[in-house]
Amino acid sequence: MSEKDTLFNEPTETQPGSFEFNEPVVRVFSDMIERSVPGYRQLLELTPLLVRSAVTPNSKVYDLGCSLGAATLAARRAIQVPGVEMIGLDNSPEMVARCQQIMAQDNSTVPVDIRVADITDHPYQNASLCLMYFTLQFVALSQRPELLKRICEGLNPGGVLLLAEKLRFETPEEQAWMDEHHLDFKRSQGYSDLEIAKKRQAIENVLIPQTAAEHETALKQAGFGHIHRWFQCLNFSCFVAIK
Ligand code: GEK
Repeated sequence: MSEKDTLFNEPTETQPGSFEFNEPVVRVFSDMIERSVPGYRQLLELTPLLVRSAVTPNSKVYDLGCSLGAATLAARRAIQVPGVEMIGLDNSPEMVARCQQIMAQDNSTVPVDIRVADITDHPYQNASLCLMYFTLQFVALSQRPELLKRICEGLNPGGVLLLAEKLRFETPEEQAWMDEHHLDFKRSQGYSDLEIAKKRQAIENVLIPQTAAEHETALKQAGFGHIHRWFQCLNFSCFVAIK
C-alpha cells in the first residue's frame, strides 16, 4: 500500500533540494503520481487494449522507467500469447527493490524481470512492445534521439512504442491555460498551494517537457513509420509509434 504523499508539506529543512526517486518518494509514489498526473488511472485502464493488439508470441515487452510497475502490471495481466518475457528497467535501486516485491505478489504467469538499469544504455531486442510512461521527460534532451533510435531498432517490424509524456505547448496562451488547469487538478486532489509550489521548484530542471510536434518529429527521425497521439488529459499525453 502506498502512503499518502506529504513530502512537500514537511518543514523546509527536511526537504530534498532537487527531486530524486529515493526511498521517501518510493513510499508515497503511487499516491503522488495519481494525484499529480491527470488521466494516469485512465491511461493504465486503456493500456491492456493496446497491449493485446501489439504483443506477439515469443517476443519481449519492455517497461522503461517502470517505477513501482503500474504499467508493467497492466501489460503483464493483459498478455495472452505464449512465450512472452517482460523486462522492467529503472535506474532507482529503491524503486526496483519495491517493484520486485510487487511483481512477486502478483499471480500473473508471464515471466517478468525487473532490473536496475539506465534505459539510455540498455540493449533492446526482439521487442513487440515498449512502454515508456512519463520517463523520457527525465532523460537529458541530448540523449533522447539516440534512445528513441535504439528502441526502434530493438522492436520487431510492426512493433509498438507507447510513449506517455507531460507536454509543453507552442503558444503562451495554451501553456498558461494548461498550467492553470493542472494546478487546479492538483488542488482538487488535496495538495496545498505551498506543496504544489515546492514540488514545482524541486522538479524544475529535472523534468523537461517537449511539445507534441517535437515528439512526433523525434519519433519519425528515430525510424518509426506511424505515429498517433491517441490520448491526452490536460498537459499529459500518450503517443503510439509503430515501426
Ligand atoms: C508508471 N512508468 O507508473 N533510466 C532508467 N530509469 C529512469 C531514468 C533512466 N535514465 N531516468 C528516470 N528514470 C511509471 C512512472 S516515473 C514518472 C515513471 C514520474 C526513472 C525514475 O527512477 C522513475 O522511477 C521513472 O523513471 C519516472 O507508469 O515520476 O513522473
